[in-house]
Amino acid sequence: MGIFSFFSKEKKETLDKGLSKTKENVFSKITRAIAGKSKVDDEVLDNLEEVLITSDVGVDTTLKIISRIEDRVARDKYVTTAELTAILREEIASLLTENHTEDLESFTVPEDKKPYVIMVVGVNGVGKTTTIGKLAYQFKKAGKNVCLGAADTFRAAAVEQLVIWSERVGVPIVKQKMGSDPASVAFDTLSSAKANGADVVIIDTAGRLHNKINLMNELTKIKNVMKKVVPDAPHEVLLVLDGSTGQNAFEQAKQFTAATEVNALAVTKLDGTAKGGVVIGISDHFRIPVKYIGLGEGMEDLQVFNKKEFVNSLFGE
Ligand SMILES: Nc1nc2c(ncn2[C@@H]2O[C@H](COP(=O)(O)OP(=O)(O)O)[C@@H](O)[C@H]2O)c(=O)[nH]1
Ligand SMILES: [Mg+2]
Repeated sequence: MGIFSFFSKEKKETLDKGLSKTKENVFSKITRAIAGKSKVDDEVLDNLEEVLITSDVGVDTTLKIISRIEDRVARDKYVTTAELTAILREEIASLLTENHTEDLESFTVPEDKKPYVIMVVGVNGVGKTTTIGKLAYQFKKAGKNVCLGAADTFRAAAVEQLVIWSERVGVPIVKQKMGSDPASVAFDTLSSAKANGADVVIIDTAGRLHNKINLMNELTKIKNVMKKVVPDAPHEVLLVLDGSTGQNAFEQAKQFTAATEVNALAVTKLDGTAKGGVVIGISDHFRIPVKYIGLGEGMEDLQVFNKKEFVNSLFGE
C-alpha cells in the first residue's frame, strides 16, 4: 500500500467519524421515511423531502434533489425503497459536481502569487482562529513558509489564541497590542511576510456583525491597506461558517457576501452536529466554493472539501 492510500485512508476515517452524527440522523430518518414501503411513491418522496429539510440541506436544494429523484422514478417506473439511499447519493453528488467550482486536491496555493494572502472573516465563535491554525499546519506540512497576522485586535484572548496556534504549528506571527488598528496589523504582517519571503499569509479579523456598515468599512479598510504592500491582495477572502448552526450559517453567508467580496468558504464543527447536511445546501446555493471543512478541534481536523467524498461518507459508497 502506497503512502497516498495511507493518507487517504486516514482522511476518510476522519471524515466518516466527523460526519457520524449527521449520518446516523439522516439514516434513521430515511429508515422512518420508508418504513413499511417497498416502492418509492409520492408519500415516500414527501417524507424524504422532510428528511432533507430537517437535516438543514435547505429548501431550495431539497426541492432540486426531490425533483431529480422524481424524474428518475418516473423514468425507471419501479424503484424500490432499498435503492433509495444509493439514488439519493448519486443525485446529490451529480447536483453538486455539475455546479461551478472544482474541488481542491490538497492544501495548496497558487505558485505565482507570493505571498498568497488569505483574509479570514466570519462572526465571533465560528472557528476562524482555529481554522487559521489548522490551515497554517497544513500549508507548513506542504512545504510552504507561512506567516500569521493577528488583526482581531478587539479581544485580548483572540490575539493570545492565535499566538498559541503559531507556537503549536511553529510559524511566525505578527501582532500588536489589543485595541490597535487592525489595518495597521495587516500592513505590518504583509510587510514582514514580503521581507521574509513568505509563501502564504493568513490574516485573522474580528467578527462583529451587529453593525453591517461598520464591518464593511473595516474590512474594506484592511483590504486597501494590504494593497499598499501587495497590490492584488487579498487573494482569498475566506468566510468561516459554523456548520452546527444550520440555517444561521446560511444567513451569515448571505450577509457577509453582501457586505464584502467573499471568494471561499470554510464550514466548521461538522463533528459536533447532526445537521451536516447544511454543507450540501451551502455548496449548492452560493456561487462560492466550499474549500475547507472542520471536523474537530485538533490540528489535523481540517480537510479540503471534496463533494464526492462528502456525499459518499454521508450515504455510504
Ligand atoms: N468540534 C469542533 N470545534 C471547533 C471546530 N472549529 C473550531 N472549533 C471550536 O470552536 C470554538 C471557537 O473557535 P474560534 O477559532 O475561537 O472562533 P473565532 O471566534 O471565529 O476565532 C473553539 O472552542 C474551537 O475549538 C471544529 O471543526 N470542530
Ligand atoms: Mg478568533
